[in-house]
Amino acid sequence: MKKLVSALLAFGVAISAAPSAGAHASYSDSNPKARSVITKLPKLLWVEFDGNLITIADKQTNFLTVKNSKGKELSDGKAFVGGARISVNIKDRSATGTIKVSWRVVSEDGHPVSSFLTFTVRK
Ligand SMILES: [Cu+2]
Repeated sequence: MKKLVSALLAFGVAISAAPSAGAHASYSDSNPKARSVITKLPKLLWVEFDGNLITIADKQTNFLTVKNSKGKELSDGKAFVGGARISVNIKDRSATGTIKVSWRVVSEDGHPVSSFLTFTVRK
């Protein structure tokens, strides 16, 4: 019995010592999906996270850029946020090849998160 209690205590300590799961927003889904191969760019491209993004009135806190393999910007205007999703309109839907989608967003805990994904357009 003593052995069991100390084993449980050790287990409890291990749990409480584990780093708490932060509320950092991380990628959960997108349109188009990461690493996918599609035939035409969508009118609206979006990236979704596992938690809501923070928006501040009159201040742009979340950015989403879409570029072709030559670095040409394909998005049209500023990205907009709704809940856990950031979206941007695509102005040049004729682009092919590797497309890079980069973001810098602010997650619910106030921390900025930057990353990117790529997908391929093949006609
Ligand atoms: Cu965080």
